[in-house]
Amino acid sequence: MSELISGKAIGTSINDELRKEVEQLKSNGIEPCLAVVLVGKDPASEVYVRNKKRTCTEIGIHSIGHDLPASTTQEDLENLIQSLNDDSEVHGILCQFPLPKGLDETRIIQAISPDKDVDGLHPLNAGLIAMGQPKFISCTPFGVLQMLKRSGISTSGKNTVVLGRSNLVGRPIATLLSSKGWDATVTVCHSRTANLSQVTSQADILVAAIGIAEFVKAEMVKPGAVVIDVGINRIDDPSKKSGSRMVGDVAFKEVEEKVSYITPVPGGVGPMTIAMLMANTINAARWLNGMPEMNL
Ligand code: BQF
Repeated sequence: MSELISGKAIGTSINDELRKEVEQLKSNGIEPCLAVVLVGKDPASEVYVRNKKRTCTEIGIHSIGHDLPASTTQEDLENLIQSLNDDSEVHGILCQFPLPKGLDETRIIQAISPDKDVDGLHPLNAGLIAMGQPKFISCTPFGVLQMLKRSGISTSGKNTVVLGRSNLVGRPIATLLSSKGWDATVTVCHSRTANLSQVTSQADILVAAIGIAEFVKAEMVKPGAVVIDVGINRIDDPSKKSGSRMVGDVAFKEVEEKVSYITPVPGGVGPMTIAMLMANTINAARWLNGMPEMNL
């Protein structure tokens, strides 16, 4: 039998702490402000953006939405980003991905000021993580670290396998967990890894971020392991009125029986991602005002 790590509960308690931080900043004349840029009408992106704005409201962060049509040009979008970079009232800039076809995400990431890059995607912020001097940590990796820390799971010396190597999730998680303070021994696996099951079944801590629904089966997991499921996938489910349901990268039912700790989907890493976006926005406001980062 395993213990569930509730990202929903941990995220809620982080948000409660952040609400107090925001109150304190406001009493010093600083109102944290997040610009949220959405281009086009992707339904999943609309849900995520709504989620983020609602959480801002809940903890007292001012959010400013910029909803642009799918026909927006690269130049229009870069001009908007530039105006947000130059706006001293705006502390954080979030551009929701994926962008519609024809827009270049890499150039948009590079257009965002590294000082307002609350998604932690700018090459400067990625480079700082690689150097062991992180500033903005992308929200999902930051959320995974906080989940482990707040569940009392030690990573030091642990054999950790990260399944997935994306710039947004797998790569930074692997870099951070192997860094000073976390001290895990990390293996990065991906779709071309030979004997994948053999590698994953050595892991004391397994982080699944491959982006394939229910990819990790019981036979791929070591008995008693800690399993962190970063996946957000939709699969058909005729019994649901929407016709589908959200699942992670882990076959939860069979894996749950075998491990010590596991994160559910929904209610696992997802809510942590949103909480850490809020934390990054507050830190952005603090840094831009010459203050040190919060302790989380
Ligand atoms: C939950 C995201 C893939 C591609 C782009 C709570 C979120 C999701 C799940 C959420 C995600 C995934 C976000 C739950 C933001 C996480 O209860 O389990 C919150 O809003 N996310 C995104 O902005 O872009 C994505 C996944």
